[in-house]
Amino acid sequence: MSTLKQVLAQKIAEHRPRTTKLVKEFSDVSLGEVNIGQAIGGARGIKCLVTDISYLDPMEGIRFRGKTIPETFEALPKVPGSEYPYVEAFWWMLLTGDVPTMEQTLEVVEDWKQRAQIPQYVIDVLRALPRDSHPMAMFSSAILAMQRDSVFAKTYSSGKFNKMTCWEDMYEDASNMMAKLGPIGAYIYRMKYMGDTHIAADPDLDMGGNFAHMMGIPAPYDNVARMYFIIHSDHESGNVSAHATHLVASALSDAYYAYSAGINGLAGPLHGLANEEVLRWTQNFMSHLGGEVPTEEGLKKALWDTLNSGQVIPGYGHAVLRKTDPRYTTQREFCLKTEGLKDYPLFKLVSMIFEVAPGVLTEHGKAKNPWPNVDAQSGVIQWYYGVTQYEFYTVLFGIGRALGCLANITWDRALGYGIERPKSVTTEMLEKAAGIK
Ligand code: AMX
Repeated sequence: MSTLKQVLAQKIAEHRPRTTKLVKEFSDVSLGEVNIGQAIGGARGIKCLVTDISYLDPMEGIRFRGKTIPETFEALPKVPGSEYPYVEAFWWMLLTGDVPTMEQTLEVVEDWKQRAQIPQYVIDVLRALPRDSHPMAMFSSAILAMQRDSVFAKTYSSGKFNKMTCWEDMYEDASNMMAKLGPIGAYIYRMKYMGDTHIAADPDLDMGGNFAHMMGIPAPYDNVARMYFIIHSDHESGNVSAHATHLVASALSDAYYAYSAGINGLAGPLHGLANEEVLRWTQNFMSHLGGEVPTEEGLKKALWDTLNSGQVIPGYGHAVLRKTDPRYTTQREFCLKTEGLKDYPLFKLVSMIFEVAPGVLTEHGKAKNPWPNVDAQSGVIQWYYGVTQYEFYTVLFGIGRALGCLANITWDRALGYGIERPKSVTTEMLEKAAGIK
């Protein structure tokens, strides 16, 4: 058994009595009421999910296992020659809550290398799809196709399912998937956009470095990949991709069924697709100006035109956050410290939107949060390094988001979380509750 799996087994054994005690002795303790606005309005704010992988504070932003993004980057072992950590070390931290040593990290790096080969049938599936299929449809199909190799599903169908040990099979599926998603993403990219040319994995590289290599993009894109995957990994468990993954897994569906569902949710324009929308909006605007950076007045007018035509300002607002997203700030800081990028006209325009849009949204008065979210920055960096195919950006998000979703469903199995089944009511019942019928 790998060291990571052993440490995880220990953590699970220590944690289980806490959950059992809460369920057995305190099930009736209330966590709050549910009102009509929440029932109609997407269950916003209802406390009915449990995760220890990350927690989103409305003012402070995300903490992974108790650590802010800067603390996470500071604490984890770094790839030699890079100021960014190993994605594999972060996986260890998400699963166990501990910061791994370099030795432990390198064990995961090696483990993922052994699992990283894309099966030929996945390549066949990808190649059979029309080449103009959306890359998220391709990515989701590739994940779903791998279900045939699910260790969890095999154990279940052979009648050996055991509630106490089934997390081990989930861990195997999660590790196999984590190791393959980067290569699959790079395969889709090069098949669709780079003349169907492919680059073999470099066995000397870590996950982030190998992704940049297989995409065919030189340094510092390896650091962009490491940063991007880590900051997009998790945002507690109520967001659409994490919740969809958790919901599907709660039916004892395996990790492939579950994460394919998560990816389908991430593909929506109000969720992961927003980064594509941000860049489209920003570049359309710039092209109207003939490539020039606009005046503040011109920018204000464009933002108001967007709002007055009934559209949202992409990359701004959030269901939970109420200040600038620290994932936005991390990427902005990367731009500011990277030669070439900091003076890049598109980055300058994005920075200008950051100065103007919150005021416009506040005056507009609808959005509860006028500040930027992660998606307002990520497209610019990708564009600068030559990834100019907007529609591919959500695949990058999906590779990173797998870290959080798969860590979560491994723990879901370990703690025996039940099948999800919220109760619905009719409109008439709501009207009666409101006293209007
Ligand atoms: N521009 C214009 N209007 C906005 C807005 C924005 N950026 N953000 C919110 N609003 C509007 C909503 O559409 C809603 O209007 P309505 O009452 O007419 O329906 C009102 O403000 C209240 O919404 P809210 O409670 O502040 O936000 P929400 O929880 O309903 O939605 C989100 C959150 C992210 C979907 C929304 O802010 C939005 O559409 N933003 C733009 C798209 C975006 O950036 N999405 C990425 C989110 C991060 C991610 O998942 N990757």
